[in-house]
Amino acid sequence: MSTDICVLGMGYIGLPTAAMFAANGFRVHGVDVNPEVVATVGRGDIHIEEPGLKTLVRGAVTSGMLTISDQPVQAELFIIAVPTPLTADKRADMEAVDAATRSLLPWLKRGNTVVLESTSPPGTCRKRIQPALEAAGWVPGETIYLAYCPERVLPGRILSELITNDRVVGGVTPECARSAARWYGKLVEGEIFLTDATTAELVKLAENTYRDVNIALANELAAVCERCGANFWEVQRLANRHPRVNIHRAGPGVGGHCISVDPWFLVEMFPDHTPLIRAARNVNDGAPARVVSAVPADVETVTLLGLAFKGNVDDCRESPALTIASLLEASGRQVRIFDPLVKRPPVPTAGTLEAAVQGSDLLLLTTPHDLFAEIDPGSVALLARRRLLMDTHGFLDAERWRAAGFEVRQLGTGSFFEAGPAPG
Ligand code: SAJ
Repeated sequence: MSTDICVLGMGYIGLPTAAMFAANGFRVHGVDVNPEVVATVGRGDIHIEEPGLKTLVRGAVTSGMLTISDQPVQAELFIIAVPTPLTADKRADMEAVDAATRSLLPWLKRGNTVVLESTSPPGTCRKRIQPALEAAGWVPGETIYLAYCPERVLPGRILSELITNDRVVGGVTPECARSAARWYGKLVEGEIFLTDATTAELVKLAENTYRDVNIALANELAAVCERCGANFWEVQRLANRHPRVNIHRAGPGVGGHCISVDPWFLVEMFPDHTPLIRAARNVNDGAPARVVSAVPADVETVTLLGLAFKGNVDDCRESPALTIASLLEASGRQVRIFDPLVKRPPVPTAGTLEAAVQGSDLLLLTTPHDLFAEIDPGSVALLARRRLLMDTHGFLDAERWRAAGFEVRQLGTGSFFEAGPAPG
């Protein structure tokens, strides 16, 4: 049986995309270099948490519409969805994209379409993948089609957003864009916009950089509010009543594998033209240390509520909570972490809230999981050594905690630092 689509990289984007195409009647083959991923998906299971994904993958594998191995197969459409992480010196590591491109070359045939979905520096399709195809004898736009199509799905809502989000498809030639768009049109209900490949690559980076710069602005405004005794959350709420203002949320930093990473791709390539983007990255990367500097000196044991990088997900990649935990430990504090959503924590965590809170001097809310809003402050008050709560997301109901005898310090307000506001 011939395969319609070959997806290289079975991660957060590749696996849902492959399973979704398979569920919509396409024969899909997934490729991954990790034998554990191949084994897990091969038996209809999943290695990442995402609502609805397990059922979808199980159905696709059982019906034979989704297969997986460590090698590509012949197909009509090749989608590259492999990681593009940051190197230690903040450069885009394109190793996996290069390896995936090399691996599909022997399987290409005339009329195939190759789509890159991995977040990549501008010019990747034209200057990196196109030359590799040409060296193998293909002419993009004539004998083969090459396009960039960024994913924009939000973790936790991946399956529905794969269908409903608008998509941008950028071809290295207009015919390349049209060819890729025809494929996505079979799955996507949102609008599909055609452009050139480099513009599409930049669209993705622009979206996440926009978020990062605006979060940095929010974090800076929060620091200003703390010093002048204003309430950032009230400032945000009221300023956002302006029809053209959208102040983001302040917090303990920016985590996840996208927003904290992608802006560096622009800084790396255009260091002389991106002072604002670099400054925003530094503000957000400095946010965990700012939180730790607000912890009173006499606090010995800290309970972190949350390890995931954002609320209601299990993903800890680049989580500010991890940085906060290690900074607290480096300052000699004992740290306990409670996050019942994180099933495979990268650091030791407490199994129960009680174990995490017993004898603690400080409850530090680091992730706004909905289930933390359900905690009964009264029962926590009986376990803690000191009734002190620091909320880095302005998330918990401060009045409820105060009623149970807690001193509540909220990021973005004059209460966050022990010394209080210092108008100057
Ligand atoms: N954060 C703030 N303040 C805010 C919003 C977020 O501090 O106002 C923090 C969060 O706490 C978290 C981090 O930023 O630590 C990122 O969270 P997020 O929910 O904004 O974004 P991600 O990383 O889960 O998903 C983003 C999305 N991009 C945009 O919103 C522009 C998603 O649409 C992308 O598909 C995804 O990145 C990606 O793969 O690039």
